Formats: sequence, C-alpha cells, structure tokens
Amino acid sequence: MKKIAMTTLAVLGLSSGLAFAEGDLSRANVITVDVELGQNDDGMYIKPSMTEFVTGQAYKLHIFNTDEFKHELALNALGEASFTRKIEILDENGGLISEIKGAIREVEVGPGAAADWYLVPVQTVDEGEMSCELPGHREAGMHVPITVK
Ligand SMILES: [Cu+2]
Repeated sequence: MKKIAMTTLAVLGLSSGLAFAEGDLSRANVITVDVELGQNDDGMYIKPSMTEFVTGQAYKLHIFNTDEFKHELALNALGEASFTRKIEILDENGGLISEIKGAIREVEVGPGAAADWYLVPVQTVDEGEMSCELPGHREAGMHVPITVK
C-alpha cells in the first residue's frame, strides 16, 4: 500500500509540471475538511464539510468532538485508498500535543478534543463511508457516505 501510494504521488508529481513543495503532493495546497463528531436530539452524527474527495489532492481532516462522550472516525475504504502523511493531536488551543505517522484506519477523539488527519487519496472509492465503530454508535446515526473521484 505504501509503495503504491508513493509511486502514485511520484507519477503525479512528474506529470503535473508544477513545483509544489519540491514535488511532494502530500504537502501541496492542502484542503481543510471539518469533520464534527457529536450528538443531538436526533441521535449521534458525523458531519463532514465535504463528502466528495479526489485522488492526488492533499486533505487535512480537522476532526472535532462536540459531545460529552468519546467518538471515533473510521475512514474504511477511504482509509485503505489513502496515503496518510500524519495525524496531529491538538490541545484545547489548537497547540500540538502529539504527531503520529504511518498507516492509520481509525482515530478516536475524546470529549471536546480535536485531531488533524493529513491524507492524500490515491485510489477512487465509489461507495465509501465515514463511520464511528464504537458499540452502538453506527446504529445511532454515525455514518455518512463519501466518494473519491
Ligand atoms: Cu461515536
């Protein structure tokens, strides 16, 4: 997976003709997507500010939990089809607590906390889904369809 991702990024970098961050597309023109995890009278929810992603585009998923309970963000097929550059764990002022690198599929975020997930989708996904896989949360509404074009 990592080899495929790096090869894809290298090919995209060569064919673009644009000089972004010395050819590293995972750092170029990053689009921020807010992903709220929470709960209201209708149940639990995941609200991403965008649900259509494109391959080769760098994204920062700003995941924030407005609930009094912990939740998680599972990317499922999108996670399998993406190169994750890093995840930053932030304090209440947005300051860096920890930076995590490597293949990641799910991130759990505590009550009132936030994390930034930096990734680049490298394969298309027709019927993907963001979800929370904590027991009962998916059934309570925590899933939303996404696609990667
Ligand atoms: Cu949840």
